[in-house]
Amino acid sequence: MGFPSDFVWGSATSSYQVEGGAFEDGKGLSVWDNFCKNSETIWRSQNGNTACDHFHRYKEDVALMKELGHKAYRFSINWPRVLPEGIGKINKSGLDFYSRLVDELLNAHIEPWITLFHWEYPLELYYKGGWLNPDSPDWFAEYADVVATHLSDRVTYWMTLNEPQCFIELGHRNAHHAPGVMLHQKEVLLAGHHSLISHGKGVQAIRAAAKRDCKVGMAPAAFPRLPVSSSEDDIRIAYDVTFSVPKPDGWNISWWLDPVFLGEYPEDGLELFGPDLPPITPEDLKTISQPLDFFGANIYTGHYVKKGEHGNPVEVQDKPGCDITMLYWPVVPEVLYWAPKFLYERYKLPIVITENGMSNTEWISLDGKLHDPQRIDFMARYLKEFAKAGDDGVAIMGYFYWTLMDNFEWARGYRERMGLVYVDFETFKRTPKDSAYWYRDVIRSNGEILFKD
Ligand code: GCO
Repeated sequence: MGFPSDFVWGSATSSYQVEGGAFEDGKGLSVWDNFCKNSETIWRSQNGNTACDHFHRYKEDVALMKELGHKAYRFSINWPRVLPEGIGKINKSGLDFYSRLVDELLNAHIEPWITLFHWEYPLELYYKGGWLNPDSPDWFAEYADVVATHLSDRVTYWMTLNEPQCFIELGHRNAHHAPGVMLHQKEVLLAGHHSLISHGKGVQAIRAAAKRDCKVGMAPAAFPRLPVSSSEDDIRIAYDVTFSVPKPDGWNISWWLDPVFLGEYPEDGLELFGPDLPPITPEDLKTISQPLDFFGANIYTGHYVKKGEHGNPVEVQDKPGCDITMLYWPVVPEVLYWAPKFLYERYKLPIVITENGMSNTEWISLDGKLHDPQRIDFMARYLKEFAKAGDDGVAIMGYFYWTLMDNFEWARGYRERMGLVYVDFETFKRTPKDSAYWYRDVIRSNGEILFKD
């Protein structure tokens, strides 16, 4: 019972959310730099220009992770920091920043896990059409090649895209995120298809450039359905709904991941999208379905379903007063049991939870500490469910808490605090929360303290 001995324990961040240094050292602009300039959708018009100032304080942050017992750190590369125009000219000092970060991590015995794209699309390429441009997969492959060429002598673990569902839907359909446009269905589907081809070409580029054995995956969002009971009927219904494409938008799993892992778009989606579909060639699907080494999944919450009278799925409403986080996401620990089980059954790769965590409203107490018992409880409940999935035969490979430190939570600005470490956004002082020390002890015991009474 419990976690495998080589289980990967860490936490995650993304570049725009923590780095700052938005206009420094030859970095080009991303769609997020631009979007935050005059966005009315962002809480109190905040931005990530300075964020946690990790760009200047990365050494302190790595030392903190070491103190907190981290075995691994998932972070992302800011594309236009490396290639200011997205393609072509390389910004050497941008690359050097990531190279120094990698060295610092390795010296601290922390394994770097790199995400290539966590939403900082280069503005120059966006002006050329962004994901709508049929050349966009080649642009991404060029970027992947540059990063892998420079860092793969020391980095083993790679992820191409973070949550294609979110950057396509929130950024291109409802203008809630950068680049903040509202495209038509046909264009949204085309942009999504190009993003998946980019993933495939990115995987090829990483493998071709890799100077050491590399492990490659993706970090999609997972929106699972859970069975309301343990009856076989409810379980099957929950599985089927989890992998269905019920609505004409991209908030699902299978539209994005069946092509990647099974080499084809799901039938129900093809039928639903019909005349709006982009041309999809067998060659595209071959590129998209590159073999991968692990299944990364960002999982926070889930919703229950049951089998209705006529065999149909019935959504179960959240109970009034149910436990929710500050993002208004219901607290559903069982999701870390059912989602890994379903994902493993369908896609058959070891599961890494690339994100899981909770936001809250928090402040430092009079004693100078930050007490966050709810986060400890949240993590304990979710981790125990994940271990249970492992006991039931799912290959569980790792867990990255989202997030290392409080940071810029996209449209919600600095309103949400999700970190293990509290950040004062005026002084940039870091204060590890109670949960950070508790998590350190979980890591030290390889999860065993979770099962002590
Ligand atoms: C996402 C991203 C993270 C978020 C986190 C909480 O899911 O939006 O991967 O950048 O900060 O998920 O919303």
